[in-house]
Amino acid sequence: MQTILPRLNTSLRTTALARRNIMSSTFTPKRAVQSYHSSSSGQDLPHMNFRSFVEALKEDNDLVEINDEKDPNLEVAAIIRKVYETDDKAPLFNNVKGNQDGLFRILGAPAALRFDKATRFGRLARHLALPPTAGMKEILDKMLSAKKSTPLPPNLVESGPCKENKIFGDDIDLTKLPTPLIHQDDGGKYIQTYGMHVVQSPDGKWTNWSIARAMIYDKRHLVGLVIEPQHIWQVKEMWKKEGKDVPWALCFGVPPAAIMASSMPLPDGVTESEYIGAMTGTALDLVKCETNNLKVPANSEIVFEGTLSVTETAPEGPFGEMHGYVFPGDAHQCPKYTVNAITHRDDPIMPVSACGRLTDETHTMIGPLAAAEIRQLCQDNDLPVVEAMSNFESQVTWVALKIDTAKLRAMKTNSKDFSKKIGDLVFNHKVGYTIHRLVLVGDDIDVFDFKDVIWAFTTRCRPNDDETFFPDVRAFPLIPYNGHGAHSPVKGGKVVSDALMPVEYTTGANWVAADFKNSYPEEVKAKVNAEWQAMGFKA
Ligand code: 4VP
Repeated sequence: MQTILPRLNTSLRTTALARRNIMSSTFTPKRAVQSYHSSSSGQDLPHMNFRSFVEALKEDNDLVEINDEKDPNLEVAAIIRKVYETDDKAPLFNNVKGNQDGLFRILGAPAALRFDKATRFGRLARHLALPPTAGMKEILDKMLSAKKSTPLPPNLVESGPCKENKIFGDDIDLTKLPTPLIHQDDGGKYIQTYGMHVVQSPDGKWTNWSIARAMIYDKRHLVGLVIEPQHIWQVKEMWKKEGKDVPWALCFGVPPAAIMASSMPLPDGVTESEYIGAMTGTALDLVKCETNNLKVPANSEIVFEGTLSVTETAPEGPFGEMHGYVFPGDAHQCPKYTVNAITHRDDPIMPVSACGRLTDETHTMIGPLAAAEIRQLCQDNDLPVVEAMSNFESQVTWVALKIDTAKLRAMKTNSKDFSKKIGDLVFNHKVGYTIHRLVLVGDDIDVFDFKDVIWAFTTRCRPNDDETFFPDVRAFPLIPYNGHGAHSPVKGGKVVSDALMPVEYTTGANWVAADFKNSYPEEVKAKVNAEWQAMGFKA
């Protein structure tokens, strides 16, 4: 893979002079002069450094730099949204209206799809040092690759780029930041859509990194979703027992490999920084926060430091969410965060996910990464699952599981027992939280190709008769049929749809697909292919 060496690329920065003219400065960042000592090489590669990642997108011709002023009041998000809906290049807004002395530029659509089929997942691949032609299978294999490795702990370094500017206490006014209003019916300005929360268990043994949405509440507070069974909720409950607020940091523009791991439902107790170290082969450089003992990626673009309250709540939402809806006026009490310090790089870049209908980060990351963990869970429990994918077309509410049917036959099981076994395992585990349908498919189906999955589902799974329902498991309230349907928002509504034919449990597949690949002799296909263009068809 081409490596991007650390360097200042002036075209990625608007001139400081041009930008300062449009700023009404209320912050006075204290600039700290310091030298950085990266503990190990590799910290500036695109997957380890957000700024290098932006450079890599530019070199891939996958970035549109917008230097004209754009309004964070809906205009920025409208551009990002249109990018998602057309699979266009990632927009880098260098001149965000209301920019506060460098805070902040915006990168939209940081992990969306590319238009070009050959590099469809290139933006995700660049998060992981994979070639831009990597497919979803390679991406998920990479994310699972550290499962059996020894965790590689991060390095604590003295300082880093995130300490270039520091703002403390009453100098902070979050309401002055150019935070995008993402959808016109959102209940607030969502500053946190692609940042990484950092919290630690009270005994210090588990440091959890995760993504959970949060909006600006007032000058010094955010309010955000912290819901069961998410790890940030679990850690909050631990601190609540101690009667103390949770020391907290929120890092924006973190190493891309870190944001991928933060989106993955890794097992309880796994410290993401160590998993990422093992997965990338490079220990992450972390620096200590100014106002608490948490450690954050040294090259983060922006870091908020403070606490997550275990007692105080405020109305949160609504927000246009991953399933493609916003329900106007639908706010709920959620925990407040207090911001005691902000540190940031010079000319920092805030990543923004303007989520909703296909295809954005809530689809490219949340669904497939849950599917990867579901695959792992099944394999750890000796179930013959070879691949798993949450197809975007299901709005990532389904996971298709490819079953090794030779192994299935050796199990001497049947559809009902097998479906029950898989559903009980997955739907009673945190990794299955967001998924409401598992579709079991056989050897001839490519789970990464929705045309295959929907073909099997519609032709091999008889509605109700080949389905096993799970009325007592935890539901995902964000799906509209749960949170806004006629049923319990938190319980039931999950199904295993068995698209394996009965013969696949006994003697093996007895059909031939009526398609080009399977219904014609090799010599006939070769002749048709060889003459295809000459006959006047496209290549
Ligand atoms: C993965 C769960 C999830 C929870 C909240 C939210 O806003 C999006 C996803």
